[in-house]
Amino acid sequence: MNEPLSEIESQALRALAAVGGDEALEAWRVAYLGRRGRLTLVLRGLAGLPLEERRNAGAAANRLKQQLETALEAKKDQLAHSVAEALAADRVDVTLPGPPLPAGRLHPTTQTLRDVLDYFISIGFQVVEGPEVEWDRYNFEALRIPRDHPARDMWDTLWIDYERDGERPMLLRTHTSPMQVRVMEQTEPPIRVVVPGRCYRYEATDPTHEWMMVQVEGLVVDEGVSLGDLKGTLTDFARRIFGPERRTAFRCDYFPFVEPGMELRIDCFLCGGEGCRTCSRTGWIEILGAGMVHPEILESVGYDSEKYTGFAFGMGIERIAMLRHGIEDIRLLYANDLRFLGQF
Ligand code: FA5
Repeated sequence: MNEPLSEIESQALRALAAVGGDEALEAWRVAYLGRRGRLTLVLRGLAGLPLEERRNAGAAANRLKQQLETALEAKKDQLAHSVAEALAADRVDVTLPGPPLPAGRLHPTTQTLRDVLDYFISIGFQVVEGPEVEWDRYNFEALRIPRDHPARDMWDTLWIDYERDGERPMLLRTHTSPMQVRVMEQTEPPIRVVVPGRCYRYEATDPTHEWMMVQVEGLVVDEGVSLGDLKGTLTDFARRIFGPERRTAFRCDYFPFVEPGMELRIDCFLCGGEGCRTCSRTGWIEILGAGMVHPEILESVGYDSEKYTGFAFGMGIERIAMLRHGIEDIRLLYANDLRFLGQF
């Protein structure tokens, strides 16, 4: 007789135990029970045996065949079961709510800018915008700050690397005041506008100075506009933004494009006026420059300065955000630290 049945049995059962998938199971079936399988060949070989021997060996081979077929069925069940288990473990509940997305929010400078603009819109101002890359003519010349005038030192300037006639006529605007002239060139009085926008200065930074800041320029031109209108408007503005308990003070200041010129200061939120690092030991924080539009500028855009007068102001939005929220150092606003920004 061919292979001993006991060997087939032990090998078949060992091989079946190692089977891990449907394909391997089918290969096992073909190897042992298929038409040319090992056990099938043994059964076929029985025909040549003498009757007595054939009966005994045949019975034994058929028992093994049945045993292997039963084991095959059991293995099939086991495999089907483990696939179902794996699927169940992997199940995704599509009805579950997703993980919460972190909510973004407006930058504190943007929040303050919107509140400032809302105030001026509420009292009848229009909002206009202008270029951040500006001509020397609008940033300085048209504002009575000619080349070589010492007043240029008030604005440390970032010049654009472009030359014309041996000079550099373009810059990153140092303030929003160039829009005063641009607006007046294109409009007739009455004018009531506010101009928000970024400004840039070649400046060493400290707790109240950044090299980039957002200003809001204001310009009012009409018949009979007075210094009283300027002070009334800006005092009301300060009360609305900071609350009535904050102290404000106007102080004389010089800007070549206004006459008279002044600055508006708010008492320091940190020291309450005692003097500290944030307010440079003065007890006050300057938030804006202002004044009556210089008559020469009104004339230069073709207005009759006997008939029309106006006031202008330019405020730093970061300084206002600092005062409102008690921020000690302006540089925190643009350090992009979410632990800081997430508080507002
Ligand atoms: C000006 O820029 C004038 N154009 C303001 C003006 C407009 C005067 C109209 C008269 C009429 P000044 O350089 O002082 O002025 O800046 C105005 C405000 O911008 C300051 O009060 C301050 O709030 C803010 N500011 C100025 N420089 C910086 C800076 N480096 N960082 C942050 N804020 C600044």
